[in-house]
Amino acid sequence: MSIEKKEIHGSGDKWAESLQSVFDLALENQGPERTAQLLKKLADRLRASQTELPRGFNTPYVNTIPPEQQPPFPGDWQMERRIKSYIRWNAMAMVVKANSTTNVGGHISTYASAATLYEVGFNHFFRGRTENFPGDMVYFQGHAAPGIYARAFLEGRLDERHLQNFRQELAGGGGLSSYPHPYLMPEFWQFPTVSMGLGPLLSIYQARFNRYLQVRGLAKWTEEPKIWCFVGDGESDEPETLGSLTLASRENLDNLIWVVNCNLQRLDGPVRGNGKIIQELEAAFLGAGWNVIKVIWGSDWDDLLARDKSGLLLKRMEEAVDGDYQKYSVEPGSYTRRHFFGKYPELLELVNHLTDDQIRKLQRGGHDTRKVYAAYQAAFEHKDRPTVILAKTVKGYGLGEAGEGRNISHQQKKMNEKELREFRARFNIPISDDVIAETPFYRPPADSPETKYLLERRKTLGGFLPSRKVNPGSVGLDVPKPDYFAEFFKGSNTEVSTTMAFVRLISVLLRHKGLSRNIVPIIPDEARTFGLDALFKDIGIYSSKGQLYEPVDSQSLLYYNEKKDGQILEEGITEAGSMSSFIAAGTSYATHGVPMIPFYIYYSMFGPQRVGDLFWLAGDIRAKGFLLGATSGRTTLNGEGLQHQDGHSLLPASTMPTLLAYDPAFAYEIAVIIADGLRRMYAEGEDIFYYLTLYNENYPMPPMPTGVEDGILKGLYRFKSGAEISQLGSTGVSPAHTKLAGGTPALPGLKAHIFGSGPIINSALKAQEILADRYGVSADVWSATSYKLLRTDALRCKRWNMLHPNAAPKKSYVETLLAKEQGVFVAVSDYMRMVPDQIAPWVPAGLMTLGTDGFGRSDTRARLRRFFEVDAESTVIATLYALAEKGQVDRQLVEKAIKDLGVNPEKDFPQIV
Ligand SMILES: Cc1ncc(C[n+]2csc(CCOP(=O)(O)OP(=O)(O)O)c2C)c(N)n1
Ligand SMILES: [Mg+2]
Repeated sequence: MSIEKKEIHGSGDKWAESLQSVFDLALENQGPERTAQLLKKLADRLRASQTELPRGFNTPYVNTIPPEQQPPFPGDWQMERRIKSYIRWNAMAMVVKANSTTNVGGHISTYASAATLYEVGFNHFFRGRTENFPGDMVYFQGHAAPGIYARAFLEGRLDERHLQNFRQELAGGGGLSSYPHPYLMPEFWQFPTVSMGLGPLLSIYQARFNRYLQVRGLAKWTEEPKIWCFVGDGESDEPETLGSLTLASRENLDNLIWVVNCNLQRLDGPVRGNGKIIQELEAAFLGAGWNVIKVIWGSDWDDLLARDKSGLLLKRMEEAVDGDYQKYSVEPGSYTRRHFFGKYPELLELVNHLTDDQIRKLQRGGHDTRKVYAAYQAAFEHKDRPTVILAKTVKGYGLGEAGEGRNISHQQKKMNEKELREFRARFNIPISDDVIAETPFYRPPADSPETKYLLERRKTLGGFLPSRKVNPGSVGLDVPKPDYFAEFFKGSNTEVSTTMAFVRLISVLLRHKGLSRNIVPIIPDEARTFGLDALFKDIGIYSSKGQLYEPVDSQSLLYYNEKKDGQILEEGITEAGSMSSFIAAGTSYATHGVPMIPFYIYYSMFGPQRVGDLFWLAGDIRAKGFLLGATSGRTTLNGEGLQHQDGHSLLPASTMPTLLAYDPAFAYEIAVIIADGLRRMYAEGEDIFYYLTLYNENYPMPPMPTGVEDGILKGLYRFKSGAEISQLGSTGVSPAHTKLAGGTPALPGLKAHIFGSGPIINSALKAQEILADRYGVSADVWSATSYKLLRTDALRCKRWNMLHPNAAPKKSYVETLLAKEQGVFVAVSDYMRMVPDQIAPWVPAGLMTLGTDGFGRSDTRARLRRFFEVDAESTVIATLYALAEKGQVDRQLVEKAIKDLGVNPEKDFPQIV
């Protein structure tokens, strides 16, 4: 490498000159690396004397790859430019057309700025899926979707009707989704990205998951795929974008390449008007240990930089802020001459030979095919560290007055005829004057050189992309039959929690021949809380470096066992990262053709409340697997208080269209649900996923009553009838003869039904006894495992009935189940009342609900349950009140029970507003 001699700027002083000559000598005789070492030593000496030195996390504001190191461009760049121009046109036309007759929106300017970044990838780097290669995994910027569709149109994968129906998915014949949504276009899109920040985060965990699969011998490839993630510079403000950078460098993820499209703008205006986003990001990435490649200036600048011996051009480049650069992209060349170069007379001379128009056309690096190619090639070959390419572009490039570099660029969806003509001229699109106002799509003929070139490139690279394929072999696992879980159906007299039951169940599953290798336990630093540390020794914690130290607990049975082919993904304290691993594992059946079964267990409070958008994305991307919200329940997790006690995660879970949300009470329910989940997802291939609450209260687990499996799965079944109680009754006295405390005679035939979920079913069971013993009420206790599923089924029937008014009405499961039941219905839950309220419209004569609305408190379970009114006594009162409301008992009785059971009727209602 030759290093050019440049004077230290502003020299003339003796010291500077002598230092410079020593430096030049060292460079000549010792070479750059040794010189750098010497300089570092000297700098360390200065630092040791407490001198503040500039920190070394920025390089000059020029391209990282100097022109002399640029590889020759292997393609036909003029051909590629023509192809890119047609794609630009169609991407724009798609949005303009859609918005000429509708107001469905769409974005032109994101793709306009990123076209070269994508096209160099499509023509030279992105490898498609082949038999022994899963394909490179490309995360496209969501707002660039029109460009990706436009390319698929040129490739012949989409036709005009698709483009015509961009953002009109419900139109006749179907249309294209606004953004990358695998749920909506399951054969096209692989990775949803449009919720800013999630794509970048997922890409890091995907890259690491690929390594995990490989080291565990499950990946089927001869060459490792690359993960390419395209990121907006505005998107980099999302904490999810930069939050996990160090994981990527720590794990040496050289299979990961990010391209940040630094068009200097986001939606409202500049990303860093007063600074430089590229320099800011460079420092962040370098500090995080990434390889950083800046692509700032196009080839036209090479000559100017080479001729600038004064260093003033670089100085000016570094002085100007992004707000200035945005202005230069909007104004004519004369403005840039005056304001940028004109600041120093020497710089004006440097561009004397250029016309204003030539100055205006001085390109940014991200629009220069050769510069982008050089950066991609270097990133592709870089070893040991992930690479980020910071590419400078212009937002809305090519849109001219319609939106190039304007603050309104992001929202621009329309172009008038004049603007269309200018666009056509700039990009040389063969569309005639008489039709241009209709913005017709343009596809070169099948035998044109452009189409041939484009198809040949994709063929050489292994096929089209994006493309999502689910091979038939990647579902249809040999899942265990329900009787594999027989031990859970027997019940146990020892007191255990549902969390402990789950831990037992996963260890049983880990011994199943057909499945054990496919299981991926994921934990965000809570294994000990849940008792999962029992797995450390058996299956190990995945660590790409193995264990380089002797763990402090190496003598103990459950020592912290990190190993290269460990099975557990111990993520540390990152619910967002853990969800990303869940998603990578849960979509492995599609991305790799290898079905993996994630079990992600975490503090239920830090589920959808914390990372709900990733839950939503898991549905969109068709992830499968089990989410286990442990330490669940606002009163069951005692002591921990307001921030930890979850009484609502089931509500957001109920909003997720493909998520089955369960609130099981007993070990056998968990076994039935998980066995069926395995069957539905991994044998039948359904694209659904599961959420189960797990609690930490210990109680004896009853044996499974016969014939309840269907009810467990559908959401409700009778667990213990009142008749059983009246026969056995804790007093042994038939309720008909019971005298109420205080001598009030019981009314004959009083009937109630209490729905309980999770450990709160024990409140229902105790209330059942009190009601029988003291108030002559026979109550059946039901286990409500899923209000969400009951509600969805009921809504489906109701809607069908409405649309088929003359047909025999359908009856939902919950209606059928309860149709013949007499008496009143009460639900008691460790969740907010709104959870059971979901089924209230379908419960005969209405539903009285008890739940944990309001902030949690630190206290004992007993006091919390009284506070939230979900204990047995409160359940009794609610049942009697429901009976009183129906006129079946006297209101006096309710008042008396409140007193007898020691409940303070004036206590606060914990929900504030
Ligand atoms: C989480 C989230 N917040 C807000 C948005 C709305 N939004 C979409 S694009 C955009 C601006 C994007 O700017 P940038 O990331 O710089 O991308 P560019 O289009 O400039 O390439 C915004 C605010 C979103 N999609 N996701
Ligand atoms: Mg931007």
